[in-house]
Amino acid sequence: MIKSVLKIIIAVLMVINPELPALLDLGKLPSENMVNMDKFVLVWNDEFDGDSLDKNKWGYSWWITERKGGYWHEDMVSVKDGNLVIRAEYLESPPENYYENSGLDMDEYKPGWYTGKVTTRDKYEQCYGYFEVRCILPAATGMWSAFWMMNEGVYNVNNSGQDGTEVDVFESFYYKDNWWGNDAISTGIHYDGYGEGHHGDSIGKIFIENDPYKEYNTYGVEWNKDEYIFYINGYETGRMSTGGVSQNPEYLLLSCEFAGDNGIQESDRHGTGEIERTPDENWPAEFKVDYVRCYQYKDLV
Ligand SMILES: [Ca+2]
Ligand SMILES: [Ca+2]
Repeated sequence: MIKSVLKIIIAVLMVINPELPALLDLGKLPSENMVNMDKFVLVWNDEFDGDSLDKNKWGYSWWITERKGGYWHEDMVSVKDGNLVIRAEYLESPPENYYENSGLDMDEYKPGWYTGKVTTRDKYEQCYGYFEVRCILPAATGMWSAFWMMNEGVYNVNNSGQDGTEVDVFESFYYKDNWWGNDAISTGIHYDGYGEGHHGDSIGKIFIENDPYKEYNTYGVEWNKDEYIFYINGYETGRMSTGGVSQNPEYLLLSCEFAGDNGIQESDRHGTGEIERTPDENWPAEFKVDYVRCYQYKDLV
């Protein structure tokens, strides 16, 4: 009920000024504008139909990688029932092949929050086009999932995003985070590294009609030389060209991350909510990805 009222308020504000709900940090609703798929042709995809990750298309993160408040490990990634599944959970004992691949001693293992990342880095990258994922988000606090794009130019500090920009097609920070519900995601960009030179922009929270933690939705970005146009289920949610649009090929990433630093989870960072460590119905949380599809403009193929 509260959620419905808020959505009506947001819809009214969007008529007055489309930027108003975002400026007030209320969140936005997708617009009525739909992506025009007629101008694109499919050039790369993974439907995750097999029983293991296609290593010709994807690489894991390094065998064990400290990542914010947790660790990435390849054991947390699987392919089953037509989905890529990235699991997230607290492990008291190491993942199955942790020692085999890490070269670490048994007593060096640190219990912690484990999850995973896959990337097309060194396997597939593309400049411009339309990029879409269909997925169900991991329903847990203290963490988030993401479909994003990167290249090495992202780290180059020159007051421009044209050399490379981290494009976050979606990030799911909002599970159980808001009094109005948990059906929002965030979309944004980052460039000029992650230190003092960092720049970023965001179109903020975007509400989805159904519960993205229970149902499939598609999240897409159209990228041309002038702007990024973001979509949910084919409906435009916002446009961005801050810093100049990346003019270089970028690779894709699918990942889950825990809020925190140095492998230590910190509750309520990035608005992810306090983590619920007690095993319950949410653990292990699963990020289920039905497909990733990359299209190119027909006149660029
Ligand atoms: Ca730059
Ligand atoms: Ca599939």
